[in-house]
Amino acid sequence: MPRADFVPLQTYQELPEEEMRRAAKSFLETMRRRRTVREFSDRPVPREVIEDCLLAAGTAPNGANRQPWRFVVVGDAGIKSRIRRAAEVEEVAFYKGGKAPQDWLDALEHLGTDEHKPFLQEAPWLIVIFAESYERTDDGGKTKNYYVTESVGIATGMLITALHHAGLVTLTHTPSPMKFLNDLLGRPDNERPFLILVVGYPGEDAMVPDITKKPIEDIAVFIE
Ligand code: IYR
Repeated sequence: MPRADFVPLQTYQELPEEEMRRAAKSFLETMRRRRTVREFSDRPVPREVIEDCLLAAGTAPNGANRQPWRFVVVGDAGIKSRIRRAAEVEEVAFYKGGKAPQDWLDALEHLGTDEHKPFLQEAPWLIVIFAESYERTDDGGKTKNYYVTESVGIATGMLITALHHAGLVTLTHTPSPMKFLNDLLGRPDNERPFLILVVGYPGEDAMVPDITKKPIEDIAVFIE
């Protein structure tokens, strides 16, 4: 790759310290209102909102700026129901077929998850996120991507944040294995399914588990 042209950093905005403190606190409050939701309404969400949130996710820092993600956005009822059926086959094997070790089932117990995934059909959008382990060159060769899992993980986090900021709810769903998504969505071999993000409005009277997040001393160590 030839070296890029360099331009002055014009987009950076410093905040006066007071405003910085306020901004950090206010964003913390915004993020504390985010909950993973498992009951979705079928109310439609405009495609343009999803596109803007995807563009926000696409600003994520990533390995060598290869942007190794592909978002397949499914609103089609037929495809959603096929994804649901295929995912539920995997989930039945996981929960009921002895695939999940008992310690894993024990760890999930308090969240009340099970093999039924109606939200895959009911939510207006499923964003199936693929990680591109490599790119195909025109002559049929392969170009390797770097830090693919880290890059796609960061972009996914930013997507979840953007959707929450827009007033929507999400569920990160990871049927395992997920290879069926390549066949169902016609994606090539260099794309590895990363997760399904279920997106929409919460169902009326949606319930969430009463769980807490760790306090600062349990998640951070300061060495000053
Ligand atoms: N994929 C399963 C199991 C599952 C696993 C974890 I780790 C979770 O935090 C939640 C669910 C499912 O979607 O039910």
